[in-house]
Amino acid sequence: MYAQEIKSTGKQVQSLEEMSPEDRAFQKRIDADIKIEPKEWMPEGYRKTLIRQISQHAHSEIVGQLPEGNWITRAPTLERKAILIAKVQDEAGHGLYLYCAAETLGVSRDQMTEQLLSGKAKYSSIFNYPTLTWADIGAIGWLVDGAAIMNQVPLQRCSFGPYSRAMIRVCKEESFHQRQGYDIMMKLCEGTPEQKAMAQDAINRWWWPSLMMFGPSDTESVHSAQSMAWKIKQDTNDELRQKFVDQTAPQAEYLDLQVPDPDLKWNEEKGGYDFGEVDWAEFFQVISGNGPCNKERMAARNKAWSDGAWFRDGLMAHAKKKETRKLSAN
Ligand code: BYC
Repeated sequence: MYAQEIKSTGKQVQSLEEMSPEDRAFQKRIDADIKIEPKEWMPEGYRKTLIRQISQHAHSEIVGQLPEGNWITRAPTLERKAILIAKVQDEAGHGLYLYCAAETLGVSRDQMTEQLLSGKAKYSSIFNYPTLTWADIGAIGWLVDGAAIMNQVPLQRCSFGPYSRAMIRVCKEESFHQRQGYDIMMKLCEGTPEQKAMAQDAINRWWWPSLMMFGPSDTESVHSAQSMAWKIKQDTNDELRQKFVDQTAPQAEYLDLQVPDPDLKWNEEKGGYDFGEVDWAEFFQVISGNGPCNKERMAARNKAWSDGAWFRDGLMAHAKKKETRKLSAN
């Protein structure tokens, strides 16, 4: 298959004929569904794209612990508290697998952290919204983890081996996260009118930011065409957003909750839902650092980094001492 023949987002990618011999040989391996492993030759753009996406993905998992962590001490029952602790811990684990996958491309964890803390690297827009009530924990599991699964299932087939393998494990855990979120929503919706109203308020606030997780519309997406040619991404941002709406709208109906979109309507002809336009101005504001909680999230990560300095120094000193002992023993 030729690179330029894949589902296109309108942006141009080089044809096989236009490529250098190395790039052409590489593209042919991609087209033959051969996984690329870290020590193999790869175009610099492929390496950079992966470092950008995987590190941003890792940062999202790490920053994503903050809104939910906010509710660990206030979970309504012991069981809910234990589940939430396990979920937040899973997110930390996902961040770590992903940092390791990115490290195989020649970037260190310290460099990636520096890029996050300096504001150079992004993390998912969704984590710049506040968690105001317990129902937000349900909405995050149901909608945010639901959107994450929709995006990450195709990433299991990503052409880069370490990212694809990390995604297989991550997806298994995300399924549990989504189920626990929906379970919280079901309980609230079967509860008192106040609990039902709390669930409705949560979907009102989280619906649109969840749709933004898939990234800008295909016409605005900068990286999609090349990332799809390299089989890093398998679907466009709009395709995944549509699948998410199609999967989630009936789940909202089952809960008897209103999706806050007057234009949401089943379209028999296309076999999917029509839905309203995302507020792209809000999305671009959030990803450029001006969302409701961007400053708070970055302050928390900066504090964690400086609070952990003594521990990192201790580990380095210990490693150095061990190395010196080993050398003097030889
Ligand atoms: N937020 O050309 P585009 C989780 C940026 S965490 C912020 O379409 P691409 C969880 C994009 O980076 C799961 N920025 O880009 C954790 C680019 O800017 P740069 C998080 C966004 O890469 C805890 C520009 O906009 N999942 O599940 O082809 C608790 C143009 O976009 C966003 C991942 O990270 C956004 N939403 O496609 C609960 C998935 N969207 O980099 C749950 C991995 C776009 O040029 N990432 N941008 O400065 C991806 O699949 C892709 O990177 C995206 C964007 C679909 C997000």
